[in-house]
Amino acid sequence: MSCIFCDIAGGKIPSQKVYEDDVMLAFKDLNPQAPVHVLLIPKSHIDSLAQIDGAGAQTVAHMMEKIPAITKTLGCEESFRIVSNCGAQAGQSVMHLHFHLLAGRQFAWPPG
Ligand code: DGP
Repeated sequence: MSCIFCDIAGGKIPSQKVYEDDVMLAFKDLNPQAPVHVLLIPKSHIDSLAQIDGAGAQTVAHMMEKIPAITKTLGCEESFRIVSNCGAQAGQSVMHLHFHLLAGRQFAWPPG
């Protein structure tokens, strides 16, 4: 099954990388919704948070642990938003787990 984020993680599709290790990749969103808009993805395919099991939870924990360093690199460690759209009604368009890291402007709450 083809997956655009698996292709980005595997280097088949280029991306503007912000951070990478064995478990995850962070890269700039193609269609930024804020001055800082980076996607955090696991390198191994997980559809969304709806499919998280024990191993997936460890992967997600690893990704969350890297957020302070990634936000410092981006200069937005003081204020940022993390969003994971899960399922079509929530706005998920790419069916490979990803966390949006957004910063650099005022955000509304509740989200639209
Ligand atoms: P979501 O709608 O939550 O599934 O977010 C998917 C995001 O992925 C959306 O903000 C646009 C981004 N995106 C889709 N295709 C590509 C791509 O090929 N490269 C990059 N950098 N981002 C992409």
